[in-house]
Amino acid sequence: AAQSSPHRDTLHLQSHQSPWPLLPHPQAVSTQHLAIATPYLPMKTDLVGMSGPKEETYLDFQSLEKLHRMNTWLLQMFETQVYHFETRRAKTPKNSVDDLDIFVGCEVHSADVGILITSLKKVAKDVKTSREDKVPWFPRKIQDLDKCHHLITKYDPSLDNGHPTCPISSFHYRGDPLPHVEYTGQEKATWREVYRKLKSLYPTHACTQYLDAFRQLEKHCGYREDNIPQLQDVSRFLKERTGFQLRPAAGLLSARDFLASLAFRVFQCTQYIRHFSSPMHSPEPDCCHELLGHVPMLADKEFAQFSQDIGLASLGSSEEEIEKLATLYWFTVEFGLCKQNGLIKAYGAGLLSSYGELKYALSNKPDYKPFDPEVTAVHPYQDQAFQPVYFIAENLEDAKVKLQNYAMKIRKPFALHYDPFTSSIEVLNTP
Ligand code: HBI
Ligand code: NLE
Ligand code: FE
Repeated sequence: AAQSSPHRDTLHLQSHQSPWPLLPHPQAVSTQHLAIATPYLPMKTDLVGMSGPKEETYLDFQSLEKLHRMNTWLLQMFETQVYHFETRRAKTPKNSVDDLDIFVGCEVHSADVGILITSLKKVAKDVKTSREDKVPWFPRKIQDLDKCHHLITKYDPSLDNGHPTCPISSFHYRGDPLPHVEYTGQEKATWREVYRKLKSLYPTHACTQYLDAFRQLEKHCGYREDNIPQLQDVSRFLKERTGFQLRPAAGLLSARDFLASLAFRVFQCTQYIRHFSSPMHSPEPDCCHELLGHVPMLADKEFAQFSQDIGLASLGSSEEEIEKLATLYWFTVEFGLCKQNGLIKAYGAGLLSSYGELKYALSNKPDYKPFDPEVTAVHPYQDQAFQPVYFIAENLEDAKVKLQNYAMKIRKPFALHYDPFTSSIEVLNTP
């Protein structure tokens, strides 16, 4: 379809010869026109635009490649593709490298707009959209969580395939049964070691809420060192205790999607297991972390409410606010400590699933600060090694009240109410 021009390093594309296969569109709810000023791949050749059906269009090789990558990425991430692609030499001060402005038109579901822009911002100097939604899309019914599956992948234009490898992946729809997983001998051995070591620490290191639930899980839910519990069974258990249910996730989800599911008392769980070479700490969630870290705490009423409250606070919040809520989540649900009978105990899942860090967190080596949402929400954290600082709550009830007060101060043009009978969000005084 493309024919090379002998005098210039360009491709000559006839308009009726589409450079990419046209695929049917998913139902698109909103249209975003993106204009991107990009720092990569400076142009050497004369440029040229590419546009609608009536014109002859020219595209140099590098731009064509960019278009191809952009299209591949859009297709994989959002099941959509570029309908307009145009590059122009950027109006940059003289002597600077040849920058290109790239104009891309594509249609994405409004649930995808936020993540699309965030991903592009990581690689582009500037991203502009013709219409920025004032209130980001958020799920209103539990079924809408089917749209909250964005994995965290860096948009790397030098990679053709932006998807992470998902050991146990596949897309899960609400209502599908939770997948049953057969673990290998090696994986079972890893679980055994993680379970045995952690269990020896719990009596001295875990909070009482955790210990109570853990006992129940051993009694009713197949928690044993020689058995990796299945999500289906655990989900049924939690549903009876606190109404929480589990949903399989293919990997690390965006904070917005992950937090949104909490608003519906849905917890997104990975199902694969950490590498056997580092059983005592994994920087990323795996099923040891979900099952031994999160699940017991989610069986506690107070903690379940706390988790849902962070989720509710996140709905329709700005990117900046999501970042703060994700940080709060990090220092509480993942790495929180609390006082109990004059001692400090762990309630954070990232601690309760890591032998190494659980010991470290209660060793007096790290820094400790009192939990205060305003301070905690903006405290830097890192997600590769042990935390340098932990926040200590007076107790779970106090943490819950403080968080609710914090959430009330988040400015939104509406109020939200969760209706547990229909598992849906009522939006009050919409503008
Ligand atoms: N995704 N699958 C999954 N599991 C998590 O625990 C998780 C996530 N995405 C974000 C996240 N946790 C938190 O670090 C906060 O950003 C909300
Ligand atoms: N560090 C935790 C563990 O080893 O289980 C996982 C933390 C996930 C955020
Ligand atoms: Fe976690």
